[in-house]
Amino acid sequence: MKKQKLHIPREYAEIPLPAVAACVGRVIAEHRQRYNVQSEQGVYAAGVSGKMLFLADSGEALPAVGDWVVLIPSDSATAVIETVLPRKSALIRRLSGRTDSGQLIAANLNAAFIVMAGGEDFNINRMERYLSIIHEGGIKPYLVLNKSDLFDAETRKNYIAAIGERHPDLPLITLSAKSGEGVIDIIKTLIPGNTYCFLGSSGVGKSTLINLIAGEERLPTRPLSDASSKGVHTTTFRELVELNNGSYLIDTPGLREVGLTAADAGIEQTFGDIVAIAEHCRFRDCSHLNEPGCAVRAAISDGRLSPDKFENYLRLRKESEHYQMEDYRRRRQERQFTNILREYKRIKKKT
Ligand SMILES: Nc1nc2c(ncn2[C@@H]2O[C@H](COP(=O)(O)OP(=O)(O)OP(=O)(O)O)[C@@H](O)[C@H]2O)c(=O)[nH]1
Ligand SMILES: [Mg+2]
Repeated sequence: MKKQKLHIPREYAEIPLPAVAACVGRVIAEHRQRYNVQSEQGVYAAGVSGKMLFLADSGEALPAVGDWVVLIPSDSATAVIETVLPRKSALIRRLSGRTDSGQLIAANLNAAFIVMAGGEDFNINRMERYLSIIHEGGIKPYLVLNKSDLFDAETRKNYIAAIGERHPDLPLITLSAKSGEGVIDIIKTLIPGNTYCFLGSSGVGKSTLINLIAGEERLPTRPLSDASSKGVHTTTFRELVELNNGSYLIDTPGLREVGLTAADAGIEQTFGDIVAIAEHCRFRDCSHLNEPGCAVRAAISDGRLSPDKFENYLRLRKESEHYQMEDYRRRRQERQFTNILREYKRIKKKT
């Protein structure tokens, strides 16, 4: 196994280990609950311990790419993950097709790049979904408008204006991963030791961009489908790439849906302007629908607030509340079953 220098953060390097052979490592790839973990001894193919699997009450309790973990090697190539070390940040979305379950996309990120292409992929409402989960996770967002070689100067101006109108403070980088134009602007933001995640629909060019930044073909890429002009879901698992400058880039498969879990704080941060305007409503619990003295409706009618932005804000808040209700219901049901099982065991012991 090839030994590699690993920059383990001091707070993780100094934790007491459960066994002599145990070590600390970082998850660098995840493939359906199988993980590649980089340790100072080299890369192990690892699964999680039975105890961790049993105790996990949601997918968020299991490791994800970017996590620092304690692992016990079984031999020179395989290991078992015993513990996930406390996360500094986490990017979580609602699991596709579920109303009460979250999926951890990646952990310990410093920043996330939302990659958007022009044309059909250009969608500010979806961008606000990404922003909400990124802010909720305590991560800094950037917007990357890719494929600039495919649009003219006028179209570029319109895209930039549309984003700036809704989110004037969001750092925006326009570039072409094909021609290389503007790529220096993203490279300049990368700090050694920091971890960055690339998010966006299939086919927007996430892997192409990471390859370009890395200076070599580290990840597979594929042309869009001829029939639909959409991405063909080339990247199928999450993977962390280390750059020569010491920063880490995480590639992710294109997401079909960006559902929210409980993301109230992230939504409030994303829509900070609406929250600030609402403070001037006459009633503290104003629903902004028909109450007199509503500052939000006034802002919409005099053009200070985009009605589309307000509608998206309401939609995302509803989704976050719905998730919390479903999650509460599921946990209560689980508790009831646990109590029934405990009572059954108690009675059985007596008889
Ligand atoms: N014209 C143009 N094509 C690009 C650009 N960036 C990427 N592409 C092309 O878009 C296609 C899809 O790129 P990928 O990098 O595989 O896209 P992805 O976002 O990683 O897609 P998934 O892995 O499916 O999520 C490839 O054919 C790339 O060559 C760009 O800036 N301009
Ligand atoms: Mg890809």
